[in-house]
Amino acid sequence: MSSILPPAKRIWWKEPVEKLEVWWIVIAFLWALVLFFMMPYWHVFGKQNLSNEAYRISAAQFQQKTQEMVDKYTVRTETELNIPVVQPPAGSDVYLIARLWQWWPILELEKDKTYRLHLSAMDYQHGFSLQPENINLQVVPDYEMVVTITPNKTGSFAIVCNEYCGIGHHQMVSRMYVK
Ligand SMILES: [Cu+2]
Repeated sequence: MSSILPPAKRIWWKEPVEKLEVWWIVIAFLWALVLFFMMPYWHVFGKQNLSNEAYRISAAQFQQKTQEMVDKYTVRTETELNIPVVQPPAGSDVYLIARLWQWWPILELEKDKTYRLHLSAMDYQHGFSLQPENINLQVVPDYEMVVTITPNKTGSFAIVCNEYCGIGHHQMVSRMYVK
């Protein structure tokens, strides 16, 4: 048979399926089921995927909420850019702005306390990457990502932008403290 000439046997599809082929179809189908149910299973028991929520919000609204938190709970400023370090109360909503090319403000959280972390971008897409814990989230304008976090280690954690966002992308680094 060739792909140019018509098939020699006109009704070429009406053939019994080979037994071996049936087995492969069954195996492939069962494996597809395993993979399918692994998705919800791993989401709940894998301790890996973040259960994040996303809501619509404008940049101005998000900035206002962040500003309110900064006005109330700033304890000092850091770096030559005078970025406020904020100590919000345990259990509260905390906000982090991503914009060209900085994270604002710096959060100082308490170990073993739960917070609702809100992330949004003011301009373009950025990527929130918390190191060395390797927690990664997309940060996009007009949406806020909300994750419930309970830091279980103390220290200074690095935040880097892992979504290329222009000429100053490599400078878009910050930190998060856990006390
Ligand atoms: Cu960025």
